[in-house]
Order: sequence, then structure tokens, then C-alpha cells
Amino acid sequence: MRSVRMQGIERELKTRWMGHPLTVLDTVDSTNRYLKQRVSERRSMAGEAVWADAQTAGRGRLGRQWASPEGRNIYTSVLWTPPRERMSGVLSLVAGVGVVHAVRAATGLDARLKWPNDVVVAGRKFCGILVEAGVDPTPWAVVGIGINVIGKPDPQFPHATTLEEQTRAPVSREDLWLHLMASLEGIYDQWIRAGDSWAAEAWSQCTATLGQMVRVERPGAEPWIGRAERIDADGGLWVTASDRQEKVISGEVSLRLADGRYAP
Ligand code: BT5
Repeated sequence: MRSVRMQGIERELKTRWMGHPLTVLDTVDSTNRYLKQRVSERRSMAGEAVWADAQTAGRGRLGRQWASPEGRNIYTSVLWTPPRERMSGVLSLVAGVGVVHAVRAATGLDARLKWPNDVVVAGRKFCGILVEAGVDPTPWAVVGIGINVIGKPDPQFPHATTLEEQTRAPVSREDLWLHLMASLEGIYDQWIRAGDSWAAEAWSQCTATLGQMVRVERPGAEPWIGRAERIDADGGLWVTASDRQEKVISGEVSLRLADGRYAP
């Protein structure tokens, strides 16, 4: 059930546009699906958001699922309408930086980004980001963010954690959501002014991946190990070994540390 505070949370927002207007739901199949439908019905506006207390069909990338139990987490989607020339993998970087800054501000935890789009603390994933975008009728991006906040993580995901598990103290979902909207607005506006390479640099400042030896796993190909060197503004990751250098693209590969761990 949505809390009373969650229900009226839009009144507490200090943002100019991010998170307005907000729809708060007890349950929905997927907040991304819900917002995309509004886009397709031409009923949406930039900054519009949805926050559900539970999802029955929460989605990850490539058809994977996002576990979305009720009463404990954040499942939220926000609509962005960037200029056409800014539509690329950079959107996911911008969203990731926004989440990291919000979680650090709200909890003090050392949240970091694991390429391409996971947010981790102490090597465990507490947040996933799913950006779905298109240009019909005009450029749009639905930025979906799932954050494990309260209680223990689902034991079926060995790399998962929750913010409370990490802080060992209560964390307010509502405070965190307010931080999230403020942080996303600040990072988005700065990205529009400063450019895509600024976003890649901001991402690089809060990553757990760069500098690490990583194992690049591609379906049907031999895995190989190299150093994660840098990220391009389109989100591609340069990995270098003694005999090869490649830009790996999210969706094509999965990345683990060379020693098999999920993240540092
Ligand atoms: C993601 O996908 O990490 C993106 C997840 C985005 C979820 C949000 S919630 C609001 C919005 N509405 C939606 O329908 N989706 C977005 P991916 O990188 O594919 O990771 C998915 C994998 O993470 C799964 O295959 C599991 O292994 C693991 N996983 C699933 N649920 C998890 C959870 N609650 N916490 C940690 N790991 C989880």
C-alpha cells in the first residue's frame, strides 16, 4: 500500500519540472509500460512521473525481470524529452549519475555505477535503470528506476542488496524519492548545457568499473579479460588487453570482474 506521505509527495517536491505531474499507484504491471502508454496516447509531458508501490511485471533489460515486492522499494519512471541530437546511450549515463548523487545525499553510502547501468554499494546491486526511448512523434525517453530500499534483498539474487541492509538504519523511501527527482533535474539540466562528454566524465567520476580487470562475455564467443579503460559519451566501454582493444556496447556483453566477482 502506498503510504499517506507517498500519496501527497508531489507537494513536497522542490523541483521545477522533474516529477511533475506525478501519478502514485498501489500497483501496476510496470511503471515504464504505464508511462510509455501515456506517451503513445500523446497525453504526457516532460518531467511527468509515476511511482508505484508494487509492480506485477517489473522489467529489466533484454526481457529480464525486476523483482518488485510491495511496501519497501522505489519503482519509478520519469519522462524526458531531450533534443533529437542528444538521444543516445548517454541518457542511461545521465540517469545513473543522478541516482548515485541522490543515494549518496540521502544515505551517505558510497554508491557507485557498474557498467552499463547498475548501481552498487559494496559490490552489490541495489538499483537498476531501464531507459526506453523513441522519436515518434518527437524525441522521448522513459527513464525507469528501481531501488531496493527497505528490509533484506530477495535471496534469489545473490548479488542484490538493499539500502537498509547497507546503512543498518531506517531509510525513508519518500525522502529518497525527493532527492532522486532533485538530483535528476540538476544532472539533466547540466548535461543539456554542458554536453555529452560532460556526462561521460560525470559517470566516470562515480564508477566502480573503470580501472578494473574485467571479463567480457559475449554469447557464442570466448570470454576474454582486459582492463576497463574509459567510457564514450554513447555509453560504450573501452576494454584493453595486450593483444586487443575493443569498445563494448551494452546489450551485447555481460561484464564481470576478472576474478569472477560481480563488482568491486
Ligand atoms: C535492470 O535490468 O537492472 C533494470 C531494472 C529497472 C527496473 C525499473 S523499476 C521501475 C521501472 N519499471 C520497470 O518495469 N522497470 C523499471 P537488468 O540489468 O537487465 O537486470 C535485471 C537482473 O537483475 C535480473 O535478471 C536479476 O538477476 C536481477 N534482479 C532482478 N530484480 C532485482 C532486484 N530487485 N534487486 C537486485 N537485482 C535484481
